Amino acid sequence: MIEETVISHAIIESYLKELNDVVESDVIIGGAGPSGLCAGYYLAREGFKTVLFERGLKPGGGMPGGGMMFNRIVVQDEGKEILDEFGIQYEKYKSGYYVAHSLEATACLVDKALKAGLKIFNLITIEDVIIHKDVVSGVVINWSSVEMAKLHIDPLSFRCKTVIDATGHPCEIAHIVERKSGGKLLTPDGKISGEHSMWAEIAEKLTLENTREVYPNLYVCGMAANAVFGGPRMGPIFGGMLLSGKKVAEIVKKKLSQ
Ligand code: 48F
Repeated sequence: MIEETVISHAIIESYLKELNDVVESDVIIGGAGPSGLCAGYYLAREGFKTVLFERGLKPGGGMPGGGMMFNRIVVQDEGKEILDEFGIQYEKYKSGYYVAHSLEATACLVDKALKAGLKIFNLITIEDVIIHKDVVSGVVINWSSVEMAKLHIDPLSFRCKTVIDATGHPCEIAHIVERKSGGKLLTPDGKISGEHSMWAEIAEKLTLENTREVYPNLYVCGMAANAVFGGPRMGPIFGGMLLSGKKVAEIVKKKLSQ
């Protein structure tokens, strides 16, 4: 016999227990694209209480769509070790270029990240941050459906020691902080420099250089890093995204371990 209300209790209790447990955490990541998932995996694996809020229904960001809906991604030599780490299969296309199925890549990132202990909440949007004494101290969240319906409903606040902006091209969290701090980001002019047009080779390198702190306790990774510090885009080559996620995890780990 199957009782409908038992199903409801199971879902509500399990979800709310997990949500309530992360009201305070070590790290909050905004965005479940490849860089955010990768960062979350490496931090959770190290035992940091790590939470990821994703606006959309499904995780993966720009990864599942591959290049122009051809569900394949390309990874260069430098990123291959991360494909191995996540158990993502790939084929060598030419020297230095590997091609993988974008759905398998996404599924493996999500699977390993969840199993490492990353708490992923989809359908939730980070709409603001908590700033205490000029230091980012958490995020302000609401259901994405509330945002979409433009309903006037107050959000909830979640505290953490570090926030990572992995929201991709729009670098939404950095934008919020830029606007509300009066342009005091750790960029040359305190403002978001803006993404440049396609140049894959330079973009892949700059993504890593740009993966860093952009405001006290706020870090950027993935395309958000290039958008904030002014690097080009790179299209469907994903090594830089994965490596940027790993790099931000290492930086944050070092900081939290001090
Ligand atoms: O865009 P996205 O995949 O970011 P990424 O990790 O990777 C970029 C690549 O996909 C691709 C590229 C690679 O070469 O150029 O574009 O830098 O994932 C960003 C995720 O953040 C979510 C959004 O739905 C997407 O899944 N997101 C954006 N703003 C918010 C958010 C927000 N305010 N709150 C929560 N999630």
